[in-house]
Amino acid sequence: MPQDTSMNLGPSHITSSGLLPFLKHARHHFLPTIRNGITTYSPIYVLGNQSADLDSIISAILYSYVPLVNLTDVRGGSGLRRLRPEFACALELAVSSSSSSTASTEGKRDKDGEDGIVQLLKEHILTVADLREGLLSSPDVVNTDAEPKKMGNKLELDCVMVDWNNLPHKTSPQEEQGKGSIDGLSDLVSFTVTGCIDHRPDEGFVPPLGRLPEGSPRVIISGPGSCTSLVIREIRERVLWPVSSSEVHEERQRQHVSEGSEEGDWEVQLAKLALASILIDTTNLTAEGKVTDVDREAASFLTERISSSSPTGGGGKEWDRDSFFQKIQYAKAHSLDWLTVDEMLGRDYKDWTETTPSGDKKVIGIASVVRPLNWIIDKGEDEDDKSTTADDNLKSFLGKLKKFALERHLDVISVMTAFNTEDDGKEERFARELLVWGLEDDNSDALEKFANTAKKQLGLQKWNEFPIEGSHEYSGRLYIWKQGNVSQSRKQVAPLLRRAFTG
Ligand SMILES: [Mn+2]
Repeated sequence: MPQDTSMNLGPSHITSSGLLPFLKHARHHFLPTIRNGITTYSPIYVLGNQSADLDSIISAILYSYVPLVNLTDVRGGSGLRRLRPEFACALELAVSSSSSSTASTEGKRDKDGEDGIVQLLKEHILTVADLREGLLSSPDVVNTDAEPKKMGNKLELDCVMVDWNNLPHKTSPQEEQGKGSIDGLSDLVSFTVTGCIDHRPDEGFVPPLGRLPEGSPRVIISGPGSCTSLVIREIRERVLWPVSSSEVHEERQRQHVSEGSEEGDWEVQLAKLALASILIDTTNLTAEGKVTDVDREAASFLTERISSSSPTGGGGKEWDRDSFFQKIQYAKAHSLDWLTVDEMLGRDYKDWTETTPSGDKKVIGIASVVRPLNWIIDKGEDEDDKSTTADDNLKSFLGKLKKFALERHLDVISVMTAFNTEDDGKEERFARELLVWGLEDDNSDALEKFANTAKKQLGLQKWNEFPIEGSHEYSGRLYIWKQGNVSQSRKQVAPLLRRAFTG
């Protein structure tokens, strides 16, 4: 399927088979075939950015070929469902609620309850972790005996970038435009970028159009709220959208062809899936400064396709776009509920290595979490599976935090929380908390300095009953504050904390 390079945008593959059959095929033909050292088949991977958000995943699926979900340590199936519940929700709604509903998925649902969607993800979605696993278990493809770091031993694969335009892990020493790799594959694979659609500023990494394979897109336009909108525009401009599918669908319905097949009404499925990321990224087309005409046009085109494919006269209810948006929004808003404390800390985490005036190296890590500390602490209690006092819960949370920090060889771990809160029935307001922990005593002086200088700028206040001047009770020095000045995010706090060590 993906060998057809004459058409470097792949939706024709989806539209000739339907969304789920296409994805299943791609999921099973994701490895290159090499016979006697000659590559006979090499898939083009479509790769979104490392956040693996809805926009990235759905842009990759719409583009076709072999969509690769950029998650390094999550395999398809239950892991993907737990870590990207909003995508699971969007896919499930897109494939199960079309008028000719996919009987096979519904059937699985009846039998295995919740596992229907897990099965759907497992059979249809490929993550970077899956690709790595597949490559490592195919000795023909990857010579695992070779020194992984050495150049020239890596497998060369083509990819199209969507929702980003600059690959990390460049082929050093001399950086070559359009060549690089990604976390989780950098020891095995070198990617050559053969096309790009993105709504971020152009970083000049993707080669100019003239040096890309003929027919490849190089559409890098900052502005649109969602990359999916640009993919849809590109598909339409190339006349690749399945214009006739609704008529085909009606014909099929008359003949009861699609009943019980996995095919469903794939135009509706595709349109719904695309709408999921466009609506989420533009807050249902209302986000000022985010939503552009490209988004509005894509959304109205897709909505129109959905309503004309499922005419209301047929007894079915008219499709409710707002409720579709709200369901996915809800799944996204509750995505943290599925995570362990460790995963929550790792989800939005950054670290820095600083050199002190005496020449020591200090590693400082800051995790940002969009829930209050008490929520994370209580959440941890479920994992511990024993009911304990608030004090013990804090201790248990700190144990997990320490483990997180030690695994990353940190000298200082910090947690910044940001969330909406309602105090005593008053109006909802935005709040922040700041935890800073120097794990060894020798960081205490620098942290005291930080506490003194940051106090005013960050508006630091007492957190619950915790001593405002910090505690020695948990090894090293631990501070937990309410952060009164909520305008100060990690962008401001990180330099302050780093400077306390560099002097
Ligand atoms: Mn995006």
